Amino acid sequence: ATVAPGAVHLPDWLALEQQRELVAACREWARGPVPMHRTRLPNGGVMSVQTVCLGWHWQPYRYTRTAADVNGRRVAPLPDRLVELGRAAVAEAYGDGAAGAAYAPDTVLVNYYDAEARMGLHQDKDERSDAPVVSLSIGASCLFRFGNPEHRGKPWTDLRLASGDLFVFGGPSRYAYHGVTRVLADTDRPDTGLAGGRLNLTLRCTGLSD
Ligand code: MD3
Ligand code: FE
Repeated sequence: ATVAPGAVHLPDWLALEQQRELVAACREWARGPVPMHRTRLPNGGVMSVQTVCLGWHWQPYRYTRTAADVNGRRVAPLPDRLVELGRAAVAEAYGDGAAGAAYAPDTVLVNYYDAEARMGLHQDKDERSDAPVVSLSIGASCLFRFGNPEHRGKPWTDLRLASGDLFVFGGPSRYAYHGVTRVLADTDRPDTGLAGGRLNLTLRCTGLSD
């Protein structure tokens, strides 16, 4: 369903087997070279979600190849199969094979939410590209708040994101405020291989080159 111009939600897009493969892969990526970590913010805060990045490392508020804020190591490359998955996602969400074929993400941020984790309303504007962001959710469901590009306030729409859901944010929605209000109790999906909590993968184009 189109939630706003350029914002398309396709529930249950990933087959269970694909979800299981992604959970297994995330488990490996979380081990390193740069391990999954709670990002420390310049204001002294620590994010409640745990993150591992491939391709480029997100270090608030910029992208780097090496994780100076974690262990100084270079992040692992973005696997080609995630690029292909991103292309398929954009093609299906927009019903536009050419837009899908042209999509060239260079980064994935993998966020793990335990039962208490949240993400406050924010815009993603550290990328120097207005290409769409592809979001894939696995595991427990969450309450997702999708706002507007103007400011943190209303109007917003609250949606449930469940395991297997695809969300693509492009066009006028690319700079919309958004956040995760909470993970929903009693929605764990151990059949995905994730005993508890929620994984979200976002594919992005940084617009950077080395
Ligand atoms: C709308 N992640 O990593 S995914 C993030 O579920 C982030 O982990 C959330 O927000 C999560 O920055 C939300 C949905 C999402 C991701 C990126 C967007 C929505 C977006 C970028 C622009 C507009
Ligand atoms: Fe975001």
